[in-house]
Amino acid sequence: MARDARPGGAARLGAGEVGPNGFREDVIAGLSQPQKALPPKYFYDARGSRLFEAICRLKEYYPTRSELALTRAHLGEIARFAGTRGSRAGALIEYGSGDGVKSRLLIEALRPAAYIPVDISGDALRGAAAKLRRLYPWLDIRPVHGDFSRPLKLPVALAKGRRVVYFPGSTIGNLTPEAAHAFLRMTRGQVGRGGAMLVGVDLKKDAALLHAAYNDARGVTAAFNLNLLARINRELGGDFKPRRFRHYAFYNPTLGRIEMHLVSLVRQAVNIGNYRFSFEAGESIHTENSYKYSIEGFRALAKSAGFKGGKTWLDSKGLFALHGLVAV
Ligand code: AVJ
Repeated sequence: MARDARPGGAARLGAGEVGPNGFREDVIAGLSQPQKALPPKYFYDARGSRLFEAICRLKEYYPTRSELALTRAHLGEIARFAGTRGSRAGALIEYGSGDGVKSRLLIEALRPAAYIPVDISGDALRGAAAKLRRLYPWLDIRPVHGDFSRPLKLPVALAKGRRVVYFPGSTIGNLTPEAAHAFLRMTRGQVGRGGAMLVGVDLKKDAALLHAAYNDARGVTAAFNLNLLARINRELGGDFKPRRFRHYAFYNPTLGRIEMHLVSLVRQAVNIGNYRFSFEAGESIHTENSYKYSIEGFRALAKSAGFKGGKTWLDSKGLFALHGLVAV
């Protein structure tokens, strides 16, 4: 349901592009469930995006560094895989364009005719697009402000040639395996037969390492998680007292995922507009899942969604994977 980038200001909510009330409706619905939950896509307002960038620089948070290292180390091979036998790719579509360093590496190696960054954070998207336009005047850049968890309308006049979807950062880990399957199917339709996908996926690993990555010593991840409550206060007029909640993240080995929660420290009630939500002491709001996949596990998922596994690249420590897939 996303549309082309909207002018500044109008994008204030940055909500899931489901109309101006998407954020409010999702929050009310999420907090009305027996297990209260909020969609992680709402982490990324301006402050949340800055906090996420700070997370990416933490020594405990290995995914960003590992993915950048593996991309640098295997760039030539990655570009050969995603390109069209020596000639250029037509369009490079990137979901959740993030900090842009890896995007630049890929753009330079692939030299696509068009680059379509898709991001839920309007500010981050506009900033990144402006920078890339200065760096690559030859590149047709068409930002799409939107939520890639829904079918997207891509710019109509897309360049001819092979389509490549780049989905880095293990953002796919936010989706349940069922939703990831549906997402991969949708992407398969977007690139068409013979199109390619490069998807960064965090690997299953020692639980202590995972735990540290989501419970950093400086509390940046806690601030990122708690900012969701502050955002609800700012944008929806809620009266959350964030200090009455605690960041709680753990690895669930049975489901293969990190779960993030905000745990109420006391029995309390919170108002959002005309709605009132009660919390028991110890009751949680489930704010994020971050699924981890073995190499074989992810390949099987991609295969079931219409891709044949091409190649998998790893960083030298074997912490993170980049999967190259081809649509069949
Ligand atoms: C952006 C979804 C990949 O799951 O690791 C980082 C978000 N949450 N620390 C992740 C996140 C807490 C991140 N993703």
